[in-house]
Amino acid sequence: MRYNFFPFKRRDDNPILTKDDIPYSCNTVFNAAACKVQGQYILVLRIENQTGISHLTLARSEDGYNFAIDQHPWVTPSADPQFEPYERYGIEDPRVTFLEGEYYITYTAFGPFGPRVGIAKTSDFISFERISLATEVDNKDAVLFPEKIGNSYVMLDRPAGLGKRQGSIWITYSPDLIHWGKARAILAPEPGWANSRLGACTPPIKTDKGWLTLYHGVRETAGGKLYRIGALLLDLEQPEIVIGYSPHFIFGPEEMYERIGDVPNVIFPCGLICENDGTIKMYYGAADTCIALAEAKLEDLLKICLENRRG
Ligand code: BMA
Repeated sequence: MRYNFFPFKRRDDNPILTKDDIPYSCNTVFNAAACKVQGQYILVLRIENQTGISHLTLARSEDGYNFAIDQHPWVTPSADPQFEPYERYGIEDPRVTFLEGEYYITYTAFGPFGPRVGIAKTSDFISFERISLATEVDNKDAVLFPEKIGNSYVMLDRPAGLGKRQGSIWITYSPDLIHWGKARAILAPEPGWANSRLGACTPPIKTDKGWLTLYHGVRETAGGKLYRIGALLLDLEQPEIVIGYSPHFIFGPEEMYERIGDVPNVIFPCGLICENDGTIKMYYGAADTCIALAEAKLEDLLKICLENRRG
C-alpha cells in the first residue's frame, strides 16, 4: 500500500455531543461547523427541534473535545420578509470560513420552495448578519474559500442534486458575495462508492500543494443511501482545476452511532480544524443524530490526493 487508505482515527469518547448535552429539549444535534477563535474552539451546531425544524446554537471548548453549549439558540429562521419564505423550514448544515477578518457562515436555507444557500457573517459570534441568499433552489453544500482568488470570492456548491437526480460539486465566483457566476462543474458522481451525488463538506484549507477539501459521496444501495467521505485537492490559483482526489472513500460509517439514528449510515462533516502541528480535526454529524470527532494528519490527506492525480 502506497499510503494509508483510511487516515482518520475516531475519538474513543465518541460521540462527543448528543441531544442529552443540549440544555433545552430538542430532537437531535448534528452537522456542526467548526472554527478556532483566539484559541477557543467554537462549534456552530445544527439542532433540530421536535417539529423537524433546524436552528443554530453555539458550543465552546478550550481543548476541542469537551464543549459547553449555550443555553439558548443563536440563530433561528428569519422573520425578515426577504428571508422568511426561504428559511421557514429551517437553517441547516452550517459551514464557517474565516475570511477578511470575519467569520462567514454558509448554510442551507430550507423552505417551501426547496433548499438554497444562505451566506451570513459575524465578527463576535453574537451578531449574525445575513448577506445574501446566494443561489436559487435546489442547491446546498456550499463552502466559501478563505480568501479571494483573482479578485473574486469563491464558493463550492451543489446545484440540482435532489430527487432522483445526480448532484455534482460546482465552483462559482462573486465580486461581492451576492452575485455569483462563472460556474463550472468540477467533480461528478462516478460508478462505485459515490455513484449518486457528491457535495463539498468542509471549507477548503490552503496548503502549499493546493486547496484541500473533504466531500461526501452518496452510494445508493438496496438498503438506502450511504454517506461516506473523500478528499479533493484543487489548484491554488485556478481552483476549478482538480489536482487529485481519492478514488475510494477515506471514511465511512462503521460504529453504531454512525450506523443507527434518524438517518442511518451517514457521515456528514461540516467542520474541519487544522492545528499547527498538522493534525486535522474533523467534526461530523453521525446518522443525523449526534456529533463525533475523528483526527488525521494533513500530510496523509494530501498524499491520497497527490497519489491520485487527475489528467
Ligand atoms: C443531506 C443533508 C444533510 C443530511 C444528509 C443525510 O441531504 O440534508 O443535512 O445529514 O442529507 O440525511
